[in-house]
Amino acid sequence: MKNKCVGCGSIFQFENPDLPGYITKEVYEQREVPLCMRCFRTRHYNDDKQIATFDFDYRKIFTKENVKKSLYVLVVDLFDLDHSLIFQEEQYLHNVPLLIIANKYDLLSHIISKDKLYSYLQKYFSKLNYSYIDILIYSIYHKEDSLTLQEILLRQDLPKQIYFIGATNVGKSSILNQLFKLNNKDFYEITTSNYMQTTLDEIRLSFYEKTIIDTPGVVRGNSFVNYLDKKTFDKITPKKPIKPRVYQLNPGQTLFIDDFVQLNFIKGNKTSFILYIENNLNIHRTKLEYAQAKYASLKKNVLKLPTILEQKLLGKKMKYLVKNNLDQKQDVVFAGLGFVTLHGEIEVEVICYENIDVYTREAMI
Ligand SMILES: Nc1nc2c(ncn2[C@@H]2O[C@H](COP(=O)(O)OP(=O)(O)OP(=O)(O)O)[C@@H](O)[C@H]2O)c(=O)[nH]1
Ligand SMILES: [Mg+2]
Repeated sequence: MKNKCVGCGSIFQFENPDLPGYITKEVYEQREVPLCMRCFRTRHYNDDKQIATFDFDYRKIFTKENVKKSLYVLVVDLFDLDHSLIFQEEQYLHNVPLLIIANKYDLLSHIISKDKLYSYLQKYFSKLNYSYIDILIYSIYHKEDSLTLQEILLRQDLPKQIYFIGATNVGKSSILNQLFKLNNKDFYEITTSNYMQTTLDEIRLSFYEKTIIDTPGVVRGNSFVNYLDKKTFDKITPKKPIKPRVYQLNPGQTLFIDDFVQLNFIKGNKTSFILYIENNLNIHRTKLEYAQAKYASLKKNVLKLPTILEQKLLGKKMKYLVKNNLDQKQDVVFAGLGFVTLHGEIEVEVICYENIDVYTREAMI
């Protein structure tokens, strides 16, 4: 199939480097399995060029005809669970055979057991009314997970056409690379990257007597990924197991997660705030009065990210008051950045940007 790039699924074209599928005629003719320029650069220079036009129509995945003969594998990112659900397409997910893969478990495997997480996810997804066949807690770094996935996908009682769907960057293509590498060491890998919109069109792969189709991830608004450049996004993305960072705070104290989020402890007794964010992110602890009075100098010397340009895109800062009850344990989530777990009877003011979703949920860990 030489008309499509095996890395991203785009149809090749020789005219416009700013559109998907661009390749020079020379390279196209030289290579048996050519890669478009964007995939080539992503793989070799870690530099994925943003493509100007992108208009994959997700409705075609869910036509009546497809629904009758397909299994849908919904991949979610455990570290950004709520934001990795594909809400624009959510309406379709209620009446289709669904397997859920909760990916990137390696980031949390040392702090929450599979059993505990499974119960949490069961409760979480039952609220959404999906009729899923199972939830597979998964990591691309755990080979046994790929073996389990293979076993499920090859089940004779499940459809022969299998769509991998989900938000961008949750790891759909990475999972498929692992799955295919189990069987064929020379498998020509799909391009993956830690940024939005790596896969640009359907990629069809034969898998024993079945067909697996990788799809471009849906871009979600209101998450940090949409407003940060690649370099900053890389800094906030955990790649190693997350080390929870515990802060014992008194009321009147403030925690800055660089300049992404500010947590002001307003009311309550001394308590612990547990942060689940990228291990190297800069956290600054100070007094609330000092934070207010000296913000400009803190910004200049300590709170360097996001950059001024990124801040403009993120919008103005918003304040949210979060109340936690005595027996309650809840997470405050900052979409795309991570979460903080709150304990005890307290009130916390959370400051974040207007374009980022900030919300609470029952504590995951
Ligand atoms: N820690 C961890 N990272 C993962 C895992 N799976 C994927 N990733 C990383 O997640 C990022 C996105 O992976 P992709 O496979 O490109 O994601 P995708 O869902 O195909 O993204 P689109 O093609 O944009 O829809 C990459 O940096 C991967 O290395 C995992 O199990 N654990
Ligand atoms: Mg992909």
